Amino acid sequence: MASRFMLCSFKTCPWVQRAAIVLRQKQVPYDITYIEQDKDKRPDWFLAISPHSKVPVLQIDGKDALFESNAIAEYLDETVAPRLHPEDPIARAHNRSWTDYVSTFAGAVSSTMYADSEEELVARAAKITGPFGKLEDVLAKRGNAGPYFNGPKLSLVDAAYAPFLQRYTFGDRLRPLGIIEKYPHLAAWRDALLAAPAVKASTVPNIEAEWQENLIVRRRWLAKFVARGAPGAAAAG
Ligand SMILES: N[C@@H](CCC(=O)N[C@@H](CS)C(=O)NCC(=O)O)C(=O)O
Repeated sequence: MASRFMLCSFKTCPWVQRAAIVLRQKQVPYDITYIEQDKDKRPDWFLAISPHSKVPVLQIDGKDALFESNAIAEYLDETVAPRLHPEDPIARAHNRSWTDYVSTFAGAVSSTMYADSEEELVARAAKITGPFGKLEDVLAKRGNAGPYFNGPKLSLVDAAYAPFLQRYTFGDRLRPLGIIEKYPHLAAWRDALLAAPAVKASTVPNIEAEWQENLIVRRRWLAKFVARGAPGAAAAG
């Protein structure tokens, strides 16, 4: 019998989105429970299943609970067809090396978006070029025509990077950063990922507005560019 999956999330969490992309790509039905981000408001049932009090947690059949998005993605790939990892062990290890690198990539993007001043944003954005350059190199040398990391089939590497390329794009739309344009393979990969059905279905429908709202709530510098009331502008909630 198919397992019953429940993902526990905050509305805009990119790490939950990574697990949701894997579930969507495998066409696995799942429930999603949103909890409040405020540390004092996280429910006891969640604290009992999330050792470091972070999302995502994937609950399976109301019993077992897994945490850490990479462990969740790997578990889903081992247990639910179709396999998103490559069959070849070297290619698979290579994919895992790049999924490990996503935390460095994510840190560079997120710290830029959450800068508290223009100077901080400019200084942090300058550091995005390191991880962007590394991804550009591997994409340029990967020996396939894409559109995804391994070619035509979406993989766990794609699921890992898509949420952060999407956050970069949201920030870039608020205050153009002019960075990704210098990395054509990365830009093309970003475009393919943001158009992928599994990525589009992996978040709340108004993710960009929710993400903008998060900037406002956290009083980040980029929030000043959010045009309230404009199409696609931040919605409360
Ligand atoms: N390494 C973790 C990162 C998860 C993570 O940082 N989640 C954030 C939300 S996007 C969180 O739960 N933060 C709560 C906190 O730090 O208290 C994973 O891949 O699952």
